[in-house]
Amino acid sequence: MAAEDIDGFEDSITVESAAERIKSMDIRGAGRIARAVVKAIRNGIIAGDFNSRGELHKQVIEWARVLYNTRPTAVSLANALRYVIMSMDDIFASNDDIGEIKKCLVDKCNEFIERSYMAIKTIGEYGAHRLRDGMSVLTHCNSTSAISVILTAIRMGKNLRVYATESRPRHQGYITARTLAENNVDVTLIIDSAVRATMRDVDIVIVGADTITANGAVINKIGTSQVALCAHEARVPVIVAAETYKFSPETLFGYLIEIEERSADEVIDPKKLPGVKIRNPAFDATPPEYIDAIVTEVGIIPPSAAYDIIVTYYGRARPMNELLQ
Ligand code: RI2
Repeated sequence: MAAEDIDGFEDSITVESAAERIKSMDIRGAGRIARAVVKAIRNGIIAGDFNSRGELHKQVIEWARVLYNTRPTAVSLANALRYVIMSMDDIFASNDDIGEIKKCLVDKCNEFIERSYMAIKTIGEYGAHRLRDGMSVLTHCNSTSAISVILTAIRMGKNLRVYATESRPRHQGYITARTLAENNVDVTLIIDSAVRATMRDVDIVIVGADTITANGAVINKIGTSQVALCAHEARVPVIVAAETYKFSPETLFGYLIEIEERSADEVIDPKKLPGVKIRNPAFDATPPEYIDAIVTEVGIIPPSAAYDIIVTYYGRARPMNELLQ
């Protein structure tokens, strides 16, 4: 898949439009929302008229605050905003000219976006080595990185059969199934509750991630932990495809990941069930014991190496609540 086809939103997206569309999940997927916020801030910087570093700083922080509050769970969004803010601080330290500062910051944003596309490609290549010809793969929800692994293996000439779960309540599994079918992959859609019954025909599970914590737990679409539990019971390996910006530095400082609770309407019209409470958590946590490997763009690692990834890539990171003050 070409880089520009992955996102499905315009390169010229504004901060207002990105915030609205991420909130409504018109733009969704952990990596995609990271690229959307960086593109939006980059475009705002290009279009903006700033007379001083102070003005630019104030505006970028204001944009970051609006974008940060769109969805709480995927750390990719926070890491993308953190990258922009910390890059701005670094540029300020060595530059006084506002025109130059703008240019350097736009370059930094473009670098993040390019690296993100490259990461998905590299994850595809590394992960594909784990797939053997003739394997049956099960995936949950819709992950660009997990799909990259599957499509790369197919391009290497391996025949695969894929089961895609519906992923209630928003049915992102339909997107996965459609994408795979469009690429001539043998794909079967199953309902979420058919995972355990199907597991006997599955050789490997591949999912994406919204956040990976310092202890190697994977926060991903609701139902992922049930998929992993069934795989564990059936001794089927579980592989997680995740770029390094899905690892959470905040978890090193003791913060817990907030699990997004979405509207009951996504499950059923509450008027149809008077007197019934409805819950709609969007994500769950899969413990590291149920994960065999995490495929990142810097290599395939065990979940226990999550700490090292965070220290290596986010050792300097400051918590978002400090950065956004
Ligand atoms: P990529 C999605 O979250 C799914 O949970 C998916 O597994 C994860 O992001 C990673 O997706 P949502 O935005 O970054 O659908 O691999 O709630 O595309």
